[in-house]
Amino acid sequence: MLIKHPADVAPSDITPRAVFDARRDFMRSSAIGIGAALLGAGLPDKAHAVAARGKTLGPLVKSPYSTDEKLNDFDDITSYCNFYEFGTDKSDPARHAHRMATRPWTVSIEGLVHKPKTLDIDDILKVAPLEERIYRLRCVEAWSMVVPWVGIPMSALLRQVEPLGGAKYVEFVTHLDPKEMPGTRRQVLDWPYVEGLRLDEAMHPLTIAALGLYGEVMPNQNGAPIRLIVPWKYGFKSAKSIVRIRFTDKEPLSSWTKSNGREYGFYSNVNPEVDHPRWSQERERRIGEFIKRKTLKFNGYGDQVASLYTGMDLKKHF
Ligand SMILES: Nc1nc2c(c(=O)[nH]1)N[C@H]1C(S)=C(S)[C@@H](COP(=O)(O)O)O[C@H]1N2
Ligand SMILES: [Mo]
Repeated sequence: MLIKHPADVAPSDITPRAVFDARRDFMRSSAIGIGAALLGAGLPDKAHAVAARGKTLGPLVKSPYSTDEKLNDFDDITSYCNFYEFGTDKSDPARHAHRMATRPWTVSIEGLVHKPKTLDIDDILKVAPLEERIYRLRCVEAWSMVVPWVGIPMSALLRQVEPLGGAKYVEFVTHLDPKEMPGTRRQVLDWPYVEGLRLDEAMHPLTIAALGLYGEVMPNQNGAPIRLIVPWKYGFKSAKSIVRIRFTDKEPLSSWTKSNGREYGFYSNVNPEVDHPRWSQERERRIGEFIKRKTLKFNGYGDQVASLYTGMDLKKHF
């Protein structure tokens, strides 16, 4: 069996934006395709290219951390996704993620804590007032989006279990069900997708447990029902569809670092000075724009987070 290594996945498998748009516009305008899908005869997946609008969440508290930049629209955010469990193409999550059941759903929070707990997602929604957090998301593949997330501070969720003094890191383990997730039948990554943060990064006020976007429950392809958002780090740190959170005293080994530690470090702070070995990180393309813009260190959140890394060589700890 030919195993496709992540090192081979990008950038050749990254659909160029223009090709992606053309394909999506074709799907949208393809009345025959959609008609057939509605009748259940052929092409059914194409009807899911853009997420159906979900249940409204609210009321929402506005956050002082939100950017006032122009939002990407709902269609872009839900049709141009990375969620390799559903396939490596940007359109795969939108086509396949509707198969994932997001109720019932629990998140177990365990490890070096006083009170390990398994929380039901509907109780997590009530842990703290829901906030709207408009953040830039910068992918390591050099594109970015502005997304109006709905979430709660991750610290509010983590405090539920009273971490022990020895806890230094937090590991996030995500959902794995090969029946629902066709992409996991290939060892593109070592499933389940795992990510990790230092405890102070996880507790930082910018870090959220995201439960929705555009005021509605999270579309499946964006990581329903609960995902991590760490806005100053490359997108892959923001693990989707979390089922387990574990406090540890050792640096967690994330799936991307495990697959290729030379390209994907533990910290993965957005840093235009440290190129990915196969491409530059100096610029980024905001989805929907043509001219690339300069990438900002810490994705523009340096005032809030640079102090977390005082004294660290960020070229070594990339
Ligand atoms: N479980 C899981 N989480 C994941 C990924 C993934 O493949 N699986 N991809 C990551 C990457 S590379 C990015 S850029 C963001 C994309 O989030 P979005 O599709 O909501 O824009 O999700 C991250 N979280
Ligand atoms: Mo990414």
